[in-house]
Amino acid sequence: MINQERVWNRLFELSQFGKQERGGVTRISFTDEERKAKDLIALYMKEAGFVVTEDAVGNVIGRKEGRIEGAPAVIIGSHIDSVPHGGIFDGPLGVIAGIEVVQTIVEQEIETDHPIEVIAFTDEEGSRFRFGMIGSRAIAGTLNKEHLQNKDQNGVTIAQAMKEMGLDPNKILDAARDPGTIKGYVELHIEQGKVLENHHLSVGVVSGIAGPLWTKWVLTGEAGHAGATPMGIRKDPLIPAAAIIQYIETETKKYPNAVATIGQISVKPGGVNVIPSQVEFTLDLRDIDEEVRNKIEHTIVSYARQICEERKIEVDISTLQRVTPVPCSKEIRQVIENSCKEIGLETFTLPSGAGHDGMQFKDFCPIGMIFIQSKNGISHNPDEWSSKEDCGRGTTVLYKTVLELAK
Ligand code: HGY
Ligand code: MN
Ligand code: MN
Repeated sequence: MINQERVWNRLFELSQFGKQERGGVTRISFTDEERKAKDLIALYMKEAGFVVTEDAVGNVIGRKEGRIEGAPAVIIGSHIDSVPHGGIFDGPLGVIAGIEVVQTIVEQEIETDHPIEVIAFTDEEGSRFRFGMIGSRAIAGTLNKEHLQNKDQNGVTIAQAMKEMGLDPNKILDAARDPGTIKGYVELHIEQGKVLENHHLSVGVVSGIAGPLWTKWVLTGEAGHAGATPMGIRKDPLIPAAAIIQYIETETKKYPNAVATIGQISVKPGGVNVIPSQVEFTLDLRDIDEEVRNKIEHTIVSYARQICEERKIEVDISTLQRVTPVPCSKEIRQVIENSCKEIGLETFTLPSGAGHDGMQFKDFCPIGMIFIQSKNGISHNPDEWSSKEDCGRGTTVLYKTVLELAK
């Protein structure tokens, strides 16, 4: 069956690109490190017998033809870009396991009716431009020129970064696929939470994917002298910002599946003895239920506007990305469950708190996801870890699932 050692060795070989001193990886999109990682993935695909192409936004695509000419493809996808100081499994496991599935099919001379593609999507994380899933959006035909104007911390746009890597931002629509060419999408990913570990399980079947809403908040007051300005006459934006952030936590805790994170915060001008003139922070708000997420969003925005008005502080809230929560297909979940049973694994279903590329295919084709256990539920952290055996089990479930879908 699949070669667990080969999956494991490739995971560590790939982790050299963007490797950080204190462990983990920082592999940001449209950088040399990411380019080298994509080249290695392309090499693995060629070794596995794929025809390898790269599309207009830099998705690396391996394709193995099926018996039926023109039949829609089964797509296995994930990503190889990372968050800053992330782990080595988040993304690469799904791409390397996908390659392993097809390499095993080729080695065992199995013929499938449908073609199978493995795709390493460009920039799933959104770490650099605070706008993610660029590659999967392009394939779904929902990436547009405005999106490419999102800037990184140095003011470089996605379009400019693409050009620096030899891509033509004017050609992004060439990457769009016709929905009729895709039969289904499956992704293997680490859980990034503690549920499977708490249940002492290796593998889980994903029921649906929570939708991330990313917003940028800018509160503007008036800089002043820390020593000479009495508290009562200040227009300090950091105080209402702190109250809003506390309120976000209090409000979000009222809903069992909702999560809220302030991942970035900055204060200007940033002098020890200067009352801030401006505070900027980001909010990542999620729930598996879009209505709940909208309700929380509305409540915290109303509170923020009210407290800022009282304090005569300007508040500007802009949306960085708004991704709809997506249910996984019942049919594909059933195939994954059957695959688990075939190898003696319990079938356990759980939602994904993390976002994934498959969400972009919600109007295209049925999607399914397989999780493997994350040690201590840690991810987006150098200590992210899954066992070799669980990577092997997850790859085996993916193999059986893809064979069933593509047969
Ligand atoms: O943010 C996420 O949920 C994923 O890691 N991109
Ligand atoms: Mn991630
Ligand atoms: Mn991921």
